[in-house]
Amino acid sequence: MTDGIPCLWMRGGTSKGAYFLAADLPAEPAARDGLLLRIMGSPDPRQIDGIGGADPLTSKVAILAPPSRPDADVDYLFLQVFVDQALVSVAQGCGNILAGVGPAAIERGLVPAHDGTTPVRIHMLNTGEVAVARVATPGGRVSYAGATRIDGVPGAHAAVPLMFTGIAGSLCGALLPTGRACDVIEGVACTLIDNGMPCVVMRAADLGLTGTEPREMLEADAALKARIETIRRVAGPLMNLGDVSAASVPKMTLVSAPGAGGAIATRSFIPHRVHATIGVFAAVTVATACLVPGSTAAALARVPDDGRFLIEHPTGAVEVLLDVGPDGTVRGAGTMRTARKLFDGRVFPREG
Ligand code: NQM
Repeated sequence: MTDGIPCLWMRGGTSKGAYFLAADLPAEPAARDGLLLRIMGSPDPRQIDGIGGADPLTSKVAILAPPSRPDADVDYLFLQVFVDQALVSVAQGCGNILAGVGPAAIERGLVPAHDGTTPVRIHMLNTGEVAVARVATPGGRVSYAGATRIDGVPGAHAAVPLMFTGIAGSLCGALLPTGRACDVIEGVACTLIDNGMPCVVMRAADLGLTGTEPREMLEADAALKARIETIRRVAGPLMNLGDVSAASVPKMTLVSAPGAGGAIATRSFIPHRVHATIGVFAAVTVATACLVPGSTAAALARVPDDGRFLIEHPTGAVEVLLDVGPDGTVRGAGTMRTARKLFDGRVFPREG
């Protein structure tokens, strides 16, 4: 350990995290998680003795390994390292960190690059599905430079389109785990839904909000946060997630009518801090909720006729493409992200 551990520090979409090869970490989950807590500097609100950024969006880990199924090029395990608690959760995926997996797998020699664009089939171990990322590889090398802009990230970068199929019920077993479009929890109408990410979708107005409040204002509202946490803990078992008191799912998303030309506006508790944007799979799930008759989102949404849903969030919007079948079911989804290698080196965790 004194020689450090090989680590790629990358931005994936609007998140940032440490990318490791599984072979460089302990195989045993408790030893691995203890090491990751020390690498990130958790538990500590400032993560001062580690490389985490003191925010759940910058305290993330991707572990890459050769594929364990024939229709994939790489295995990807996502881990959420809590900032101020000694907790590491595998009980969710992350579509933003996913955007860095294709480039990282090529950088680390797990996937050979073509000249031009390299499709990378990523087995997402947290949920079991395979996503496809397309990585810009001119001359057979990853290029991070490009003209694609995403809200929440300054500048322009190479596009990393992501495509998903078969993500309904990723962790809850069904798109609508209670079989209903709307449940009432603690007097608040909630749509419990999972199209890639377990989400509780509530109307902001039902919580006395406009839905346009800035992140900081929502995070400072202790009474609101307590109420949302009470609802989340009731929703967890209803969503087949069991006791979620120490879990980072379900995500709690407030929706309101779109105000900037999009399909719907969102504010997401993930679940205790408020997202600066919105998670990729959460955005896919909220877009899907817009199509579910009787959901909390349906009556507020402006549903596009070309499947391109702009999901508004605190710092702009993310575009989600839904492939809707003739029977109205969502067959697949896609989104555009960017990613960037920030640092490649060795990380030195505090000695256990
Ligand atoms: O929903 C944050 C993120 C995420 C998750 C979170 C994500 C997703 O934006 O796919 O990307 O919801 O904890 O990084």
